[in-house]
Amino acid sequence: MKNIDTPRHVRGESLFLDDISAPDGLLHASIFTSPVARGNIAKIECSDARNGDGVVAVFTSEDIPGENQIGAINPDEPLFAAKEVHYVGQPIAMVVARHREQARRAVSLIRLDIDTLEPVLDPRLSAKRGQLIAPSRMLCLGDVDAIWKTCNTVLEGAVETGAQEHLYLEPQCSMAIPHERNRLKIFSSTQAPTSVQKHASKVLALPMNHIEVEVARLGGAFGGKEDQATPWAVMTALAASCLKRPVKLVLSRHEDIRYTGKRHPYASDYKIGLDENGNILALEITLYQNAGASADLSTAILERSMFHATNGYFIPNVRVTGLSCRTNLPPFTAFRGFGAPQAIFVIESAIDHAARVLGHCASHIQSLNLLKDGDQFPYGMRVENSKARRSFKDAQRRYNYKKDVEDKNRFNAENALIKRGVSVMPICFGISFTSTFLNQAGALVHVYSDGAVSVNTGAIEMGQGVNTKILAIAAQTLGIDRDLVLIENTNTGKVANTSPTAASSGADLNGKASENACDQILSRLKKVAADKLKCKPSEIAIRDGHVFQSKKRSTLSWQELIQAAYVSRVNLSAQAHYATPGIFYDKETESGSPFAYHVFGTAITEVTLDCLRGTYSFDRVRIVHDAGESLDPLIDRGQIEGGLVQGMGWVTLEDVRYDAEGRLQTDSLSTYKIPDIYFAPKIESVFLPNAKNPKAVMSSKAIGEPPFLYGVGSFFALVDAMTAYRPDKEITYKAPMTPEQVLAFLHEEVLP
Ligand code: LUZ
Ligand code: MOS
Repeated sequence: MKNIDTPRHVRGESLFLDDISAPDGLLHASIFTSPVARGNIAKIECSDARNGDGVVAVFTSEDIPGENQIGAINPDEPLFAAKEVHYVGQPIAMVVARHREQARRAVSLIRLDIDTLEPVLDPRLSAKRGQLIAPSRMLCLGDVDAIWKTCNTVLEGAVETGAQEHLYLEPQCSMAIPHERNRLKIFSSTQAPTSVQKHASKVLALPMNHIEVEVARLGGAFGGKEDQATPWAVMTALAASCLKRPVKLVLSRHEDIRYTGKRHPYASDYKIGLDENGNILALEITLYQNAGASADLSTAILERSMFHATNGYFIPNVRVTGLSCRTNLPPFTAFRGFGAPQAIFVIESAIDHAARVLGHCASHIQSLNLLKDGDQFPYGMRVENSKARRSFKDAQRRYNYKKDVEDKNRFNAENALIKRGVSVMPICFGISFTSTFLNQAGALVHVYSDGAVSVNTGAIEMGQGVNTKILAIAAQTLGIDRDLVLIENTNTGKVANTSPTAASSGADLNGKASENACDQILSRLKKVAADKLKCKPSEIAIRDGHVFQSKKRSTLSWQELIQAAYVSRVNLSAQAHYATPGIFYDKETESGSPFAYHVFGTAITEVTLDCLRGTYSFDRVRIVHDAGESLDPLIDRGQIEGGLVQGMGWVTLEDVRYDAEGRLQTDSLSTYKIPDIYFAPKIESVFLPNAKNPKAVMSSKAIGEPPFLYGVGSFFALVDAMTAYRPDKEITYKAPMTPEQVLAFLHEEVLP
């Protein structure tokens, strides 16, 4: 994977937030957080901390000039806990000192007098006690209740998926700098500069035009900075505003892992009904989402889960129920896939279960039920341009799946202690924020009089390559060399009211706004060129940095054209806005057309399992992915590979554990294992051919999240190998399937 930042990254020249040179008088913050998962605060004793070495100030909820509130969707999340605490790691106070270490030391001098209460950690228990974040929701299609009795086979089961730590390389950080007239500039490691601006404004009781948020780039985010960069940014803003000095906060790796939310764990129930051939007639799913202590983005995430409950299949009778359950854990948050992986794990578990009972291959049931154009999702939308069947068939044919299965079966017959497993994983992911209003973006493009171009958008570069794509779109639209175009830092003063760079839509939305802005400038320039060359604007084109008249290269270069336009007093700047057309959703009737389009693809995963040790290695994953007309094949393949491996980690290795008191036990890389280069399989990925997408910029398709879903296939490949060794046992669909879990499955009877 290679993008416009790569050479500077490799040389160590790229500036991340903590690399920005310290402004004069910079102070450092450190945060005091709750040691218990649930309790009532009797007293916060800060006097020792105030007297600490180098300490300038200590802040609590009492020092907030505006509202003590940073909830993204519901107003249920204080910046600093005042009377009650709801999770271990919840911020209570902030120390500001001359040096980072002084601030950290003073934090340890804060004493808390607290009455501890028993925490609730389990989502089913939370639901039973009525502790929902919002009323439960239900999607229905057809008539589930009437259809069960006509089914040949009806199966039920329970499924669990665990949390996942984002582990972005750059921890959460922020720096706020006060300016005259009470204004503030905030540098934040956020995917959502406008959210930071809005919440800082609310907490400080300042209008939004007093707060400017800037982001150069993030060292990874994966959703972990969509909402959860906000508290740290607002805290530095509070301190900078009160002290009139620049303040910086950088969480240590340990703090970051302990204080911030992760992917939502889900506990789910399914009931699936099939006819004798393997056609799925009915599906009923209940999702218990473990939301953690406050709403954060949980209700939006649950909505996306519900929309993905049928993955890429058409099922005529469906009922999906979703419950967002409040517990005493750090608020779980956005993570690549945004709830879809959790739901897709449930339907794939149900299909795997059905395949075992019916004696079919899971891929047989999958292929029978894949979406065709015009098929309806449980949320009312009908699929257009479905690539579900095409990518499935293409993958099976291209990679000779039949032979894989034969080879595997032969191998397993010949080997007693080593078993192989294979799975097929079709995916379907809806593109657009499910909250329709978020599907908008702005761009501001300047052409300077020397012909150089600056592009401003709301997109955040977090390593995914969005700036490389926007640069390509701008250069191609204007018909000039990429070297003439520069993507500016993202700044709320340049492009306002931005949506988070999220939902895989960064390039779709900001790319389209940039294209619109460039088109405006281009049409003005064509008039100037037509005047100069004495022809009609419609005869003019700009290509390779030159003006063409009726397809013939003229004498006029880009630079000369810009000079001429400037001298003729033509506006060389443009602001543009893009709003995805045609999408809507009605929560009352639970129906609509929430997505601009869907992304499809199929992965085939092969694993080898050592049945004495419980250890496994994924040999190979081969993918056919629907990337539309890729804006940048290297970036898109990088996203496919990265997403796949991250998804594999979620369902196999990554085990987030809390103890009975709600304390995180896996708070470092010695106890929390993520995939590394040795774990990664050999990956082959190809783009589905002839896959133009009329619904997105330059016929492309969003790439960020969908490939994560391929990783789910690794669970089912593993289960295939495990049951080859123990065909007598029933699988429990509980991820992650760590080597420890595998060993327990294979040898439960003889383990201590
Ligand atoms: N964020 C959001 C998202 O606010 N709404 C969404 O639908 C979404 N989807 C994926 C990732 N982030
Ligand atoms: Mo995201 S999970 O697109 O921030």
